[in-house]
Amino acid sequence: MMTLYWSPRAASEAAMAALNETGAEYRTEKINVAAGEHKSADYLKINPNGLVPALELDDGRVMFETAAMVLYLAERYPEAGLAPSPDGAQRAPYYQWLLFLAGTIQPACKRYYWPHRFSTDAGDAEKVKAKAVVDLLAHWKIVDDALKGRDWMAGEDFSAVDIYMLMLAHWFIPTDDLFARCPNVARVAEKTAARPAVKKAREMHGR
Ligand SMILES: N[C@@H](CCC(=O)N[C@@H](CS)C(=O)NCC(=O)O)C(=O)O
Repeated sequence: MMTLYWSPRAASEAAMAALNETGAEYRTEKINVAAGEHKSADYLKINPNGLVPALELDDGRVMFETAAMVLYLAERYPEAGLAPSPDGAQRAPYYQWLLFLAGTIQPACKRYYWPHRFSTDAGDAEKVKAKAVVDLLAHWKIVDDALKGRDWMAGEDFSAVDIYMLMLAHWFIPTDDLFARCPNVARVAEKTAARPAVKKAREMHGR
């Protein structure tokens, strides 16, 4: 059975929602980030980056990077319909948006939450944070524009990328401000949040 190492409010939310959507059985191991458990010697053996989440697969191998977990689960459980068909029109936007979210928006969220990590001068933190907000608003506008007249991130069908989008939308503080500026993001996020499998993962993550 797979084991998801998770923490409330962490990126494990997307992996857990994807796991729930597949219907696969899995165990959970809660990591207390506030207590520094993610930097413990035991956890570093699981994820050498000292970050949450990590996913232990059935055969004991462990993977890190949430977007990779989501892609893996979508491909391993095709019947869950988390990934568009490889030869259909939605596959390219599915990859594009997942990588944009994980590779561009998520790192900007990190600059917002941990600004002191992005300069050698502690006095720069407020500026780093302010720039992160400017960048996040620009990135989300790109997502919002793309969602105009579109049902889901990849096109006409729900996919794992909607789960990822929902998670990151709630990392924007305050989320209501993002939703007011980006009504298409709000619309797709809300219907994604209403899915029972997603709802369950969000509740466990304190959402
Ligand atoms: N790119 C990684 C990022 C994981 C990550 O940054 N996790 C955060 C929680 S959302 C964490 O463990 N933070 C603790 C820290 O940075 O000390 C992923 O998506 O899995």
